[in-house]
Amino acid sequence: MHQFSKNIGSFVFQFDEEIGKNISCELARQENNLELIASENLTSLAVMAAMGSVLTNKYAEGYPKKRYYGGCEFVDNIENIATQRACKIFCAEHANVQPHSGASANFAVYFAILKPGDKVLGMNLSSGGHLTHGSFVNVSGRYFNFHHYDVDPITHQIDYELLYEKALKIKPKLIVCGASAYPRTINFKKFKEIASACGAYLMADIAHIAGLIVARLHPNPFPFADFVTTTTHKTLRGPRSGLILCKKKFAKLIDSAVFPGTQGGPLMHVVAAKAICFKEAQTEEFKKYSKRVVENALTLSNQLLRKGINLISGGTDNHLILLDLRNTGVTGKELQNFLESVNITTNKNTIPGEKLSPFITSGLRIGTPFVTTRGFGFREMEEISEFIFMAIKDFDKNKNWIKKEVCKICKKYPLYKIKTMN
Ligand code: DSN
Repeated sequence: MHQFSKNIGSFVFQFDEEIGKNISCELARQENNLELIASENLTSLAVMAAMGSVLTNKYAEGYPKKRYYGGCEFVDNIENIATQRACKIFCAEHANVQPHSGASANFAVYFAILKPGDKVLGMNLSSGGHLTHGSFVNVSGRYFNFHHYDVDPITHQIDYELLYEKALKIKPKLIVCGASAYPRTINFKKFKEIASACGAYLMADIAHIAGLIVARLHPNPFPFADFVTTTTHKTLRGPRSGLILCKKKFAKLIDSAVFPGTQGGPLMHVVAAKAICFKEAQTEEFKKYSKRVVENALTLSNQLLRKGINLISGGTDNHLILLDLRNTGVTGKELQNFLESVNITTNKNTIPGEKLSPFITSGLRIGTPFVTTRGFGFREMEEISEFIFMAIKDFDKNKNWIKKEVCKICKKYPLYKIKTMN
């Protein structure tokens, strides 16, 4: 099966050398690097195959049995299967599987229930929130009147009492919870109490933790949230795409906000790949995998702490870790670059109370979903913590050693070699 992913680059190469070569190089890069970006993963070959299938040829604007095009018998089946599976794994009453991405999913929910200028309360970007939660550079921040809550400056965790007071003062129409750089458990029940107290809808953006929710390693936002949005490619390990889940009473509103409200034709090849990932997520193997993702993140965070590296919130409950580099003498940008040059892929990240620009940052975000799919365990987490520690301590002195060790681990765990991924 490994040959399958190798062959894609060579196949394309026959028709387009420039693109084929780059696909092959990207495969080699993923194989020879430790991918520690918390939002990335390694899909199964079945997911990839569906994305490269003839379904990409089909237009299917509308919904099953209500399309604007003929010839939709099989894509109708696929969309129905995807929808049913999504509802099952998330215990949701309704699912819309057409959003192209997490950002499209979020925008569709805003479009469904808000009018321009309506008040919304979301998490600040530097506290771990997301651009689509009201950043001024995003349409969400331009069209809607977003207010933001921060994490506590000492614990780096959400202060629900402060949030309650803020929500009562602002009286938003919608509260958005969920984050892209928050290493702690989110209390959806508390969010619901706060939303109810101020008469707001509650939307949970679970893009990062979706797989952990399915595996019951993080509380489910249902029945508390009115709307749940997610990507499907992070801990959920599916294709690069989005998904909206909601209560039945909002089904029509959400469906028409996705199409024709904010999107045109659905990407049926990606919808099929999402259906496959929802099936995979129901397996015992996926549950075990998700458990290892969390265990690995905990091991890695404990090892980093033991070496004296500060972590935002002092550790992690989920798949991601946010390093606080303020006392190390290196910035997030520098450390990301150091690590990239020794085949470790990470991303610089702002931290709560950030003083540096988002292009420099005082933080580095890492996560375990990708390397855990590759088969990494306790020992490799210890090694990774040592690589990061040595890179911070004296990069020039240690870089050759780190690169050599990374190379050894990558050889030991080739992509798509483990049985469960076939
Ligand atoms: N890019 C995603 C992440 O890395 O968290 C969020 O959009």
